[in-house]
Amino acid sequence: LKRVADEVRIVQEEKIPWFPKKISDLDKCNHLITKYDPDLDQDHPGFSDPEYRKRRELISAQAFNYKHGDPLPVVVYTPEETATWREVYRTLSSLYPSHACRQFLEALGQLESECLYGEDKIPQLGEVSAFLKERTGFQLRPVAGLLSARDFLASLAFRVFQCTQYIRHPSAPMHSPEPDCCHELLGHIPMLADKEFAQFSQEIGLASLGASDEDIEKLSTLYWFTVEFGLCKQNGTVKAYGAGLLSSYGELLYALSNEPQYKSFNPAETAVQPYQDQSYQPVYFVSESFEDAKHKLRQYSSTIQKPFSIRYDPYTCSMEVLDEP
Ligand code: NLE
Ligand code: FE2
Repeated sequence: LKRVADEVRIVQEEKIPWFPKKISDLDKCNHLITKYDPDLDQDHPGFSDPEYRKRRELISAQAFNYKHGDPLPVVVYTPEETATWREVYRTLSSLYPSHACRQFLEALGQLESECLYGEDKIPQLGEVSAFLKERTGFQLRPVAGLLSARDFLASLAFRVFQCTQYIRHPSAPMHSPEPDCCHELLGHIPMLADKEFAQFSQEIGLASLGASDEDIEKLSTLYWFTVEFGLCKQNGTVKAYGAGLLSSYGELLYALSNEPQYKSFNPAETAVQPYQDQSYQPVYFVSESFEDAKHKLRQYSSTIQKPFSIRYDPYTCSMEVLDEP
């Protein structure tokens, strides 16, 4: 009987997809998706701009060679790149007071008063990572482009956020279908400085470790409609907290225009909502608060079937994997 039990167990273990157990394992979570690559996608605004493509390759190479523990790569941005940043920063800043949630405005204010953020200079990842580490323990890693959902979500479990360092093409500053440094720095970073939101993000990551492909798809959709395109209620009005909105002047206006459809955040429903990654979302999900969203997410995560449970040990930055009784 014992032997049979062991065999059953081995079969089960074989079915669990590999996942990182310690923070340096994130070096292996580097599977890129070539969607929106300016070298391959004819609709990319940089497709017919060889200079732009060369520049992207150079910045990507630094990210490819990065290993956990290395200093974060410094990118010396050109005056043209800084001009794109300035335009994005200025136009978005005019919308933030009325459109962004309180937590975002607070963190952006801190970043500006510490002179990490301003329209004249694209912030470097090293400085920004130190800022986050002091507040929520999140740290940054450079990434060359769009990561697979499994790899991207896994890093969140360790409070590591994967950041691109190239900037969008100057011909399309108001919206980009792919992440770039404007998206990471203006959209994600201020939110990751909030404790409750940081916890929410990590918990999506923890739920993803060792999950089936089907559950990864659901969790990445959930991530999409919250961390990327989420709205929340605040003092009786609706504000944006999703990074995809906070980095796109066009979509930030649209999302709060009353034109799209709004639904309340409900993980089981949100996780299967079809999404749009070429253009604006047809529907946005509204959370009551980050606390409420976190409780709902926990409830949802507990329905994901896994033959083990996991706990993050912040002292060693590693996962404790516990067999369920
Ligand atoms: N649409 C966003 C922007 O323009 O910054 C990027 C979204 C990346 C998922
Ligand atoms: Fe993003």
